[in-house]
Amino acid sequence: MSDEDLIKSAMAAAPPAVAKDAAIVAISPDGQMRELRKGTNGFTCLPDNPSTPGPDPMCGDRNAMEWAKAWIEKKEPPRNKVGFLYMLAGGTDASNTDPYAQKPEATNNWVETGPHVMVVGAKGMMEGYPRNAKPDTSQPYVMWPDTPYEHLMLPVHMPEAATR
Ligand SMILES: [Cu+2]
Repeated sequence: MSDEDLIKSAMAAAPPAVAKDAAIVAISPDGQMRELRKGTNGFTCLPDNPSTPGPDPMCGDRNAMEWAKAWIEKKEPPRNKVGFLYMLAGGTDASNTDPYAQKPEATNNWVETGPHVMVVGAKGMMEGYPRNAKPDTSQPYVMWPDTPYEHLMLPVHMPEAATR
């Protein structure tokens, strides 16, 4: 993908008014971050990861990006920092039990979630949400339960997502 395509992919994750002022950062397969565009509103958008099935670009605030960096680098996420991310571009396919799985396997509880937003680093908010390995992804649920990276997945209705 060209840088222009990467920026377009990344921006599709958030509402246009947020995406237009967000920083755009591409992550290479070895985990290196490359800034494609500076931002002014505190949000950072990452393009789709082509090595996983399904579209998964995301736009997050500063705390969410600290959390994502910890996840990518397999480090402890920051304490007492609640973060928010948009993933409005379409379905995220992922294992709900292995934060590093790249593809579906018989035992890794692969799930598909449509457009959604996420809250990360909010341990106290998880109570009362489903936290089973194979959740109903049309409803809010806890992704990666009982790992350091458990977070809240909140589906949103995006009738225009298919045409973006
Ligand atoms: Cu997500």
